Amino acid sequence: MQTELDDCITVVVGLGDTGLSCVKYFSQAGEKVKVVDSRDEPPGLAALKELYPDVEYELGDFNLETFVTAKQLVVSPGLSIHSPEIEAAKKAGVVITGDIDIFSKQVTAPIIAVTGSNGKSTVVAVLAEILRKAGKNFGLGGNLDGDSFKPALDLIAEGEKDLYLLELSSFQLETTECLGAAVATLLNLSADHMDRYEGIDDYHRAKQRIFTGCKQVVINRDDKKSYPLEASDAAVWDFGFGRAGVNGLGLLEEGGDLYLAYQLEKIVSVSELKIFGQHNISNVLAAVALAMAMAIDMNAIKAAITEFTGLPHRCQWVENIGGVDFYNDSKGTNVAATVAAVEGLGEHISGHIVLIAGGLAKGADFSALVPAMNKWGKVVILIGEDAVEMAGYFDAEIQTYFASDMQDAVRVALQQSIAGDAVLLSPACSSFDMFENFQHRGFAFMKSVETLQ
Ligand code: UMA
Ligand code: ADP
Repeated sequence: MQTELDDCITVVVGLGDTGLSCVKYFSQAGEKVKVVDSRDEPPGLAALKELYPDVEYELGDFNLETFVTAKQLVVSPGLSIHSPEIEAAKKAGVVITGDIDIFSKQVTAPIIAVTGSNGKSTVVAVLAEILRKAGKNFGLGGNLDGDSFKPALDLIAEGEKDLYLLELSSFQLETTECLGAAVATLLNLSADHMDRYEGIDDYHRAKQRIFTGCKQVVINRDDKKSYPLEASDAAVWDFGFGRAGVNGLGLLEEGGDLYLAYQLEKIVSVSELKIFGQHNISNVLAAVALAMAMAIDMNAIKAAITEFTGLPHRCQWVENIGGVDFYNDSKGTNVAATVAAVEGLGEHISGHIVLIAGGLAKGADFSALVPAMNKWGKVVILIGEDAVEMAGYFDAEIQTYFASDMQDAVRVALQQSIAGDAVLLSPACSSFDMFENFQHRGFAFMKSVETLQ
């Protein structure tokens, strides 16, 4: 006789990239699923209709009944697990999970897992280059954007791998029970997504889940929040700006030159790196620590880190117009990221920074941006929904302008610059008030710069 539970099915919550990858995964496994999305036109709809015409879906306002009668909910990262329907389902005994949880339970090859408030994609991209140079057959996915990005579950269909490299957001970690990574790192922690969390401690706890069941950890000596809170017997590697310790990566000065080093062993000179800024030195050190934890050949490490030129939309050089350089750091979506970009670029140029910022503030406190701009900048041009709120933070040392759109912002920025200055788009905000995403915002900036010539 069929029980009530047999009628319950897996409900995939969200029909974006993650939701679609979940439908693919369950369909290939022959398991029946239903999809729900609160959007009327979710991005994965056309593909769902074409590839999985038999899969049922519900769009628009959530139907509580669908949630509480499910066997399990596979929740996409864009949705809070504290939404009323998901909370009600949890109370009713429904299993709440996510794509990374399913992935980690399914694969047997070692997982390298990277989280942190900033630098995740850069560290993962450097490490991916190292693994390529070392000839590894690896899967690359998770929160990463760009051409080589894949939601984690799509990697399973690629067949056997030597290892997996995953960039993970706090949202993905919230639904992950026990990742069991071969090596895991929480690169740094600063306030972000405060519209999704009760406070920074709540956000920190979500990030800490990366360490559950891991064999090795890589910690950042310069950020104690990167250390695992729970004691474990995982082997520890560390990185940071000072001299390296017992199992650590750091910086070593010799003959007036600065070197990346493992303990007292020089790896390459800082001047050989093609990416600039203290934050990027930290990112490279983290990538090297992760590679060493996985016993990757040092020649592959050296070749990759000296060839890496950076990712698009991260302090990406765009153009020089009349001696003014334009940089696209559209991925600077929180305050610490923009501070790092301002400081990194400030040290790199002879003039001052003209900053284009603004968008959706996500409940952020912009105070930390003020000393950085007072030191390295002269003008801030603000765009987007929270422009006025942001303007309130800056004092008289910094001239503040409002711009109606990106084209206007770029035009004012050039007017306010002289040769040697740099115009930096690093919004410290998310983009969804004016753009589809941060890539769209970055392209809008680059296109606007093009029209100035
Ligand atoms: N949404 C609804 N209703 C729903 C489902 C989603 O309104 O029913 C909204 C969400 O509020 C969100 C948007 O739709 O604004 C996208 O959510 P999603 O869960 O469908 O997103 P995916 O397309 O699956 O993409 C997600 C990650 N996005 C987020 O976490 C917001 C992608 O990271 C990631 O590449 C992808 O899974 C595959 O792993 C992007 C990102 O912006 C790069 N991440 C954030 C960041 O880096 O700061 C966390
Ligand atoms: P994430 O994937 O965590 O968003 P990215 O590597 O894409 O990180 O970098 C996003 C932005 O964060 C960059 O454009 C830069 O402004 C800033 N950033 C990068 N690395 C760091 C770091 N280690 N510390 C602080 N800010 C950083």
